[in-house]
Amino acid sequence: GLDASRLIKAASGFPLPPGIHFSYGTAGFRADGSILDCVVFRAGIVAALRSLNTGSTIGLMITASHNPIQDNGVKIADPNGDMLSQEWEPFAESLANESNLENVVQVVEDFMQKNGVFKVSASSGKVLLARDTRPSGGRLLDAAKQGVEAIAGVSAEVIGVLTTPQLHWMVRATNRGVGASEHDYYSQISSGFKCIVDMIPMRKNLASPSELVIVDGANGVGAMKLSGLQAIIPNVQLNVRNCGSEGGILNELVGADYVQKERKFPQNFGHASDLTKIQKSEDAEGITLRLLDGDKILTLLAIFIQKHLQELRSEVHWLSSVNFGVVQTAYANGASTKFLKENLGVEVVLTPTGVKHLHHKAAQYDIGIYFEANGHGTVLFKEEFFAVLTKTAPSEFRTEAAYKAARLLLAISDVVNQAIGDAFSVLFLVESALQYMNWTIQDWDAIYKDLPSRQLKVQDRAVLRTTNSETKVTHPQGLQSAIDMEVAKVTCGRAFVRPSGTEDVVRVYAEAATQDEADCLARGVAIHVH
Ligand code: NG1
Repeated sequence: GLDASRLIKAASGFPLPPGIHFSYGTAGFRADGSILDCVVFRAGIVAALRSLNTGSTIGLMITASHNPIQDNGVKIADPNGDMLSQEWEPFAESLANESNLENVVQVVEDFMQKNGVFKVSASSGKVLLARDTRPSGGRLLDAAKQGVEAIAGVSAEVIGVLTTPQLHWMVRATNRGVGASEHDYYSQISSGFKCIVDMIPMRKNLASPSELVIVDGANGVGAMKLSGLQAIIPNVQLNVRNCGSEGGILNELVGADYVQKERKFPQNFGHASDLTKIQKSEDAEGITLRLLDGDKILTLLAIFIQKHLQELRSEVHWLSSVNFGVVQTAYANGASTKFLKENLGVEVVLTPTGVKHLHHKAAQYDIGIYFEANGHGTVLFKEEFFAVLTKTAPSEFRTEAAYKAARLLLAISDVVNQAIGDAFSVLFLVESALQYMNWTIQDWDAIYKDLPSRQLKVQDRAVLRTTNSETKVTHPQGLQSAIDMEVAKVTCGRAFVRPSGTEDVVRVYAEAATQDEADCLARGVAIHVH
């Protein structure tokens, strides 16, 4: 059973701050870093129990991703590297909010009993812990470690500073029994990438052997970790800006979320000197921002993967039934969804916001791609399909093209982080798709034209409930019909509202035929939310 006195003793070092309710939101617990010690300690307990429950290694990450630097948070990674099973969220939440220490033990014991699966003293578990570069990270990581160690039989392995996707990848690799070090992570991405570029049908006559990619490091952990790939990736030359070294602050006027929501260049970008000569002559009036967001990434990857999948399906009869689908949220630009369905003919499914929802859905396909508009996303290969691709001997493919398609899909599965969306993987996947298809960024951008859209945040504490993958409001009553009325006023309008799961705001999304109409629709809807 549970060692109650050990747990109480450890828990007494992390009192719950009074008067705050912590909820397990879109991506775990998030709040100001100064008040999270108790919540993080208790998340450590949850991770330890999850490890005992699954008999596998679990991950715990201290991060608030794109939120401001003073925020922090904690997420738990399940054995496959995906997010903690949603069935455990209510437990994590009630444990995080329990003010009485005796009750903490009770909550844990009740949950253990109800699940009937714990033989704590008999088994042993392990939790890998990491953090991003936030100043509160070191202190919180230590709190998490103590939470893990409060449960007898579970050991905590502190890895230190990592990107969130790196930790998820390591948890997955550990449980699959393959190399799980940071070095293994870099070499898998780079060898998959190399394999794809080696198969390029007609190598372009490039002026320089490699493409220059300028990366916004958002003054965070990504800037620091990208150097691990820089040295070993062929065909790409990386120029990383906003590395946090010149006084830049994490996510302040930088980062993907800033660019996507504000539609502005990150700091240290947008200089005329970054344009090539050809671009300069075409765009003499100055530099305009063209955002190729998560939807465009998804579409590019869908085109790239479908091309090879079709080759396989038509040439290898036992693969003719392989299914392929894409998953988006209501934030996906309407033009992307239309293109995917009508031009590519792929199955498109919508889920609520948060990768935990999208990932789960995408995992149901032999190949599933999911992306949020803000760029979170990845490609998943079903285990059985992956095994077939790996095990089939070259002679079993009828044509050379089918064999090559299989090898390409396997290489893609190496570059991609199948544990969770990963900006590093996606960067090199996009780059390999462009190089393979001999496309410029302009070709990619021209796949479809985004419908103008606008996002707003409204400060509001009223309870708001939604349905149909967050596209319709069910509560408060009357709000949905007010939104419908606003939508009817504009051409090709679409709008929805939902409470954010990471900030104390209601988010408003609107799109329409023109930017003016989208802005007007967003403002009109925001008024009804108040
Ligand atoms: P919330 O705050 O629940 O909207 C935001 C993003 C999500 C996801 C999470 C987790 C938008 C509209 N929402 O969630 O897509 O990235 O943060 O980081 O971008």
